[in-house]
Order: sequence, then structure tokens, then C-alpha cells
Amino acid sequence: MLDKIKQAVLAGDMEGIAELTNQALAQGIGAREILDQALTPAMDIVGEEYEKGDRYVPEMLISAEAMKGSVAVLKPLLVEAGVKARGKVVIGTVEGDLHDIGKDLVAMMLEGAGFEVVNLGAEVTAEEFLKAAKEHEPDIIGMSALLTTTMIHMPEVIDALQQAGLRDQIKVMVGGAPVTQEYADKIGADGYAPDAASATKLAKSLL
Ligand code: B12
Repeated sequence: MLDKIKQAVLAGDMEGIAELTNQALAQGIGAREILDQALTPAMDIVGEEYEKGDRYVPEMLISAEAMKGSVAVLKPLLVEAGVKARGKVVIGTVEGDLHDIGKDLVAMMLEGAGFEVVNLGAEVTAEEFLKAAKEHEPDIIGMSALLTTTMIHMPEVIDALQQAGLRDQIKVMVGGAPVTQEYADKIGADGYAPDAASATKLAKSLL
């Protein structure tokens, strides 16, 4: 059953996966087992294949969607069992920028890796990031920008966190096509990742 669920994620079987997950639970397989031994390894493979260029963005998206279909079934059971999230990430695309495909992909991969994710959507202002930081108390804030004209809003968010005295408690990671490691260093972010698979690795390493 675990292998079938893993294969369903790899194949992006969005329709069949909820049923498979329910069948596995009915057979007495635990929610945590399904998460750790089927979903997470499947998403690890998806990430590796994407890094190697063997898998493209649409295929990664449908696998992520399939994984979400199983997680939706498992979530209440995991919460009940008190399975602690690996950490909490607040993520959004910066002010003036409505590109959200890559950011959503990062959010999905983080969820797949066991993080609790608060996705603020696109066109998120520094004030909105700050408000979310206070409300959700995340371990990490992730910012995405796809335009050279909007990436300049990233340091504003870092400044806002600093001014509010929250910068020491929250790690900041940045990404998006025009963003580079050099830029991340320049604005004082804690990390940069070029794609969703490495964003997950980065988030794990930041905690
Ligand atoms: C799709 C798209 C759009 C769609 C967006 C739909 C949507 N809901 O997202 C629409 C049509 C709306 C659009 C509009 C515009 N776009 Co546009 N768009 C693109 C396009 C073709 C693909 C972007 C994409 O989704 N890529 C796929 C995802 C998976 O990749 P990604 O976003 O890079 O994300 C990955 C990594 O960057 C990283 N990552 C992303 N975010 C984060 C965050 C963190 C924390 C981390 C760690 C990692 C990370 O991981 C992701 C997954 O692997 C790009 C060209 C391109 N090839 O990039 C242009 C592009 C980004 N757009 C561009 C432009 C100019 C515009 C417009 C200004 C056009 C116009 N004149 O109106 C508007 C701007 C609107 C606005 N205010 O935002 C330019 C930007 C140029 C620049 N450097 O500034 C590009 C590069 C096209 C070009 N070559 O000119 N666009």
C-alpha cells in the first residue's frame, strides 16, 4: 500500500490518491507511516528528478497536488496524534508582484517535507508580512519575487522585522528568478534557494 501511494504521488494521480490513502488507513497503516514512508520519500524523489532535469515544473506541480490530496486525508489524524510540524513557514510573493506559481510550488514542497505553511498569496506588502509574523510566530519567512522591479521590496520586509524586534527570532529565505545568493547576502537574508527542491533543504538547514 505504501508503495502504491508513493507511486501515485510520482505519477501525479490526483484522483486515486485519497482513496488509496483511505484504504491504507483501513488496513491499519498509521497516518505517520504514510507520511514518512510514502509521501515524503516520493516528494524527495520528485525534487531530485527536478534538480537533475528529468522532471519539469508541470509534473512537479501535479505530484505536489497528488501529495496534497493524501495529506488532506491524513491531516486531522496527524493533528489528533499530535505530530509536531517540523517548523512553521510564512511565505508570500512581495508587493506589486503577482507571480505565484513558483512560490506555491515552494509552499507545497515545504508542506510535503512536514512544515506547517501559512501562504499569504501574492502582492504581499511589508506591513502584511510583519502582521503575519506577529500573528503566526513562524520560524521562517519566505519571500518570492519574479520581477527586478519588485525584489527591492525584500529588504523592506527585513527592515520591518528588525524594527519590530523580531529579526533574531525569524529566519528569512528568499527566491524567485531574478534573486541570487549575492542579492540575498546583500540584503541580509539568511538563505537563498534557486528552486523548490533546494528551498526545502534550505528551510531544514535554517532550523
Ligand atoms: C507565468 C508568468 C507570468 C504570469 C504569472 C501568473 C502567476 N499566477 O504566477 C503573468 C502572465 C500574470 C505575468 C505577468 C507579468 N510578467 Co511574467 N512571467 C511569467 C513567466 C513566463 C513564468 C514564471 C513562472 O511561473 N515560472 C515557473 C516557476 C516554477 O518558476 P519560478 O517562479 O522561478 O520559481 C522557482 C524558483 O524561482 C524558486 N522560488 C520562487 N519563489 C521562491 C521563494 C523562496 C523563498 C525560495 C527559497 C525559492 C523560490 O523556486 C520556484 C520553484 O522551483 C516568466 C518567465 C520565466 N521563464 O520565468 C515571466 C516573467 C517573470 N514576467 C515578466 C514580466 C515583465 C511580467 C509583467 C511585468 C508583464 C507586463 N508587461 O505586464 C507582468 C507583471 C505583473 C505583476 N505585477 O506581477 C518578466 C520579468 C522580467 C524581470 N526580470 O523583471 C519575465 C522574466 C518574462 C521576461 N522574460 O520578460 N507573468
